[in-house]
Parts: sequence; C-alpha cells; structure tokens
Amino acid sequence: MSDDQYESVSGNTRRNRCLYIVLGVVLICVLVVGVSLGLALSPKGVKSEILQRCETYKKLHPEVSSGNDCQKIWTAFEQAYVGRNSCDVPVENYDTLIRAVKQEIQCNKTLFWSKSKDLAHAFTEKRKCKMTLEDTLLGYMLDDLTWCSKPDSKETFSSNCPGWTDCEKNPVRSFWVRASANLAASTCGHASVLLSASVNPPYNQNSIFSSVEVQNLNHSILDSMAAYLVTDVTDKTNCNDASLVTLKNDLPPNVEFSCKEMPLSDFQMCLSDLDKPCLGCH
Ligand code: DVN
Repeated sequence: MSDDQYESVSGNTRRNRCLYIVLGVVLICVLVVGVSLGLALSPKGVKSEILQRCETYKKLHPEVSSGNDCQKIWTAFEQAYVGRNSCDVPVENYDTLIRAVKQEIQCNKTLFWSKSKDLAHAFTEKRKCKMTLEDTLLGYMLDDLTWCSKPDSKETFSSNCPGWTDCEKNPVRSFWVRASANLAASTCGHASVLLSASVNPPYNQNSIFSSVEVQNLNHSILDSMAAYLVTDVTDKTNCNDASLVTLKNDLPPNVEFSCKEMPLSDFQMCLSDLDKPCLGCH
C-alpha cells in the first residue's frame, strides 16, 4: 500500500470513529432526556388526573362536595404505595384512603357487575337509579388508571407497573379489592348485579364480584339481590345455570336472591327508552 493510500484509509477510519462517537453521545443524550422526561411527567400526570377527576366529581355531585378535600384524598391515596415495591402493596394499605373519602352509599342503588363493565356503565350513565363502584367518587377518580412506585422513591409512575395478574399485591389490584370490599360492606336494601350469559360461567368464584363483594356483604343491612343475566341471541346460558345456584348459596342466608334473564335487545331498549322500567328502575 502506498503512503497516500495508507493516509486516506486511516483518515477514513478516524472520520468513521468520530462519527460513531458523535452518534453514541447523541443517542445517550436522547435516552437520558427521554427517560428523565418520562419519569418527571408520569407522576405529575397521575396526580393531576386524579385531582382533576376529584374536582369534576364534586362539581357534578354537590352533595359530596363539602366533606371531601381532593388534596387530602390524594395524600391518603399515595401513602398506600409510594416508596414500596410494586408487588408488595397490601390491600389494607388503602384503609386510610377509604376513611378519607366521605360518601354515603344510598340504599337500593348498588349495581355490581362481572365481565359486563361496559354494559353496566352504559346503564348508569343513562339511569341514575343505579350506581356502580365507578360512579362513586373513589371509583370515578381511579377508573382505568395505572399507578405504582418503587422502593425509596417518592414518585408515582404510570408505566412499567405490574399488570393485574403479574403479582397479587400490585397497587392497582389491591386498590380495587379494597374499594370493592368497601362498596359491598356499605350496600343496603336491595342490590343488583349485571352478569353476561356470553361468559362461562356468568358467576365466577374467582372474580372480584364473588371473592370480594359477595364475601363482604353485610347481612344486617342488605335484604335482597337480583341478578340480571344479559343474554345475546346465540347464548344458551340461562338462570338455571349451576353458577347462579352457587351465587344464591354464596349470599348470606337472609339475603333473598332472584335471577332474571334479560335479552340484550331489551337491555339496549332500556338505554334508549328511559320510560321503560328496567333493572328495578321506574
Ligand atoms: O362489581 C364490580 C365492581 O364493583 C368491581 O370493582 O368489582 C366487580 C367486577 O369485578 P370482576 O367480578 O372481577 O369482573 P371482571 O370483569 O372480571 O374484572 C373487573 C375489572 O378488573 C376488569 O375490568 C379489569 O379492569 P380494567 O382492566 O378494565 O381496568 C380488572 N381485571 C380483572 N381481572 C383482570 C383484570 N385486568 C387484567 N387482567 C385480569 N385478569
């Protein structure tokens, strides 16, 4: 190789090396800025979302307005999981939050649901005679949100949190278990549950409805429960399904049980014709 050729090859190698170093530095900068922006924005995101929902709910429901301080509710909420491993948040950690939220559950209004969230919410959006957990202040603030922290951190993250089934004591699951137990324990008079005949079994003993809500019903204030089994045209399951007998048997002995099959078309009619009596609403 001549000296000229050697210099041009080594010059190219130097230029390539410089290019790789510059690219490397740019990549590291992008990663550092991206990660710190992500970490900085996500806690602000969850907090401001929850505070905003809390204020919105208070405006929409003046009867709960004076008893609830959104900032205090946020503080009670975050102490449940902040600084903890996101697979080690016990259900009882939300006890302080439950005590911080003041809302009376009106008798005869509770609508439980299992594998029928969208139907239940479509119903209560139109008809105020029933109320799901997500129509209470507590459920409204946290519905569809994800949150977690990590050991020795003061922050709340909304990404890279464990999923529902990744570990049992994750912050989101523990919250819904605690909130569901609280709703069930406060449910009085007559309760309803919306179940789907498209799901087998419609009443599943592993569900939150069965394992948490039915278990926490207070027989001294609850008289009866009606199950509404929403049935699509091709569904074969009806109120004689073995799982509904299990539900009847799982209820406290003095709680009267009834089951009604409700064609999906009738259910949809209930959403459009508000004069039609449905689910015990007149
Ligand atoms: O009565 C309702 C209400 O009061 C509630 O808090 O508990 C009852 C419903 O719980 P459920 O009986 O267990 O009913 P689902 O339909 O099986 O699950 C309810 C919710 O829990 C789902 O909608 C999931 O929440 P998401 O993702 O929509 O915010 C969550 N969930 C349950 N099992 C899950 C799960 N999420 C992910 N993976 C799972 N395996």
